[in-house]
Amino acid sequence: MTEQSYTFTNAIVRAPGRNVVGGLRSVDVGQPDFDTFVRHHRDYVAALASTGAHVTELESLDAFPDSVFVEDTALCLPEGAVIMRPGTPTRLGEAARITPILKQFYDDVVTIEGPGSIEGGDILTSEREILVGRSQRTNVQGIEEFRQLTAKWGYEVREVNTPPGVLHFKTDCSLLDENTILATKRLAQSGCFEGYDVIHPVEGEEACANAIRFNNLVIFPANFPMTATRLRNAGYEVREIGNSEAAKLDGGMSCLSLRFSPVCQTSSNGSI
Ligand code: CIR
Repeated sequence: MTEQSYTFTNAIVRAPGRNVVGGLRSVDVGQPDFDTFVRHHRDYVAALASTGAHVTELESLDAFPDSVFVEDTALCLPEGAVIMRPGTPTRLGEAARITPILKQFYDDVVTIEGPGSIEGGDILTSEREILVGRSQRTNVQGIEEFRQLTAKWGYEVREVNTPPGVLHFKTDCSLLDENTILATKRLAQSGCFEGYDVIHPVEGEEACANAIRFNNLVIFPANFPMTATRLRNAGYEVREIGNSEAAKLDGGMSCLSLRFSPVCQTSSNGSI
């Protein structure tokens, strides 16, 4: 198991294509603005890279409007990568596209074959375990196959619930450090974080719960100032990144990258 589940040497992102404005959304709150999306994405990549990590930027995929949300296609652990099986038909093909990329970093890449489904947005890896939330996209069969695939690396997989109406488990929570989780009250009240310290978003700012701890930074959506202050007061270095356009597609800070430190890299220069 990883020594620190928020220390990473690498990240992979996928550029937003023009088609991103046609991405899936649970509620239509208006069309994302492409240029603003691109600007936010650049700021996000710069934040990742500023921590010293190598960031691999993949080209946009014209056939897949949601492919900028690359997190959902795989889970990268130090020992190997697991290719996901997205739970919505328009995203299924994205998983196959990430496989050859991850094989450039890992000797061991395994694949969820189905019939179950599971998406990276439902998986929170902490120091001691991997929590997987059942959701509209991740079902019991998908979790079971994931459990079997990761057992060889010694991981403890715990199945938890995503609140109804919430897209992904991590829509409502983020790992801040080895023992601390940022989580909405509606999620934490299920008791799934017993044994962890939990920080809640300030009331009214629940939509900021999807952040990422990436090396020294907490990469955090802009426009949630009270919670940003709460995190800074707790000692975290918070980097705020615009997320207004991705949020219209139910996307947040975690969705936009795969973050990892492969133990046995077959190639590490990330030039793809
Ligand atoms: C979707 O519905 O699949 C995308 N519009 C948003 C995916 C967000 N991904 C994530 O939370 N990991």
